[in-house]
Amino acid sequence: MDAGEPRSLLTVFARILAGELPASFVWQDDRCAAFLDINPVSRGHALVIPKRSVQHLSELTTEELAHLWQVAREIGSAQQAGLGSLGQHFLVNDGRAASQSVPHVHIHVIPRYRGDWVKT
Ligand code: DGP
Repeated sequence: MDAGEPRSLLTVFARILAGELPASFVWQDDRCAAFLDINPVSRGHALVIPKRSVQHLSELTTEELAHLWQVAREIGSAQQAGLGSLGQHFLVNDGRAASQSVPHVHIHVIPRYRGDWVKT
């Protein structure tokens, strides 16, 4: 997020990071954060976002991209251990043409449970 950015231009995710909007955080470090999706597809559905406010994966550095995916993988493992999910969808809508509704990079980590997606 740019320090001088007008508040009205901040995305909801930037406002969550700034503490202006509430969220249930499941991860925080110096480069990224994760919190529960307000409209979950399944129990524990989380969004992993970089702290730097950019819209597209292509705007992240290689290091930022690797870190974001590492955290997403950690969260998927934690969901399996803590929630009993059996697998997860990792999903990125990258760009408006791909149904991205919040213009701040985010990886959906959607836990899948027995019988909720495919026969398991
Ligand atoms: P996408 O379509 O990939 O841009 O998904 C954006 C997701 O962000 C969608 O699943 C709902 C979620 N979302 C939107 N606004 C908020 C919010 O204010 N808080 C939280 N926790 N999630 C939000």
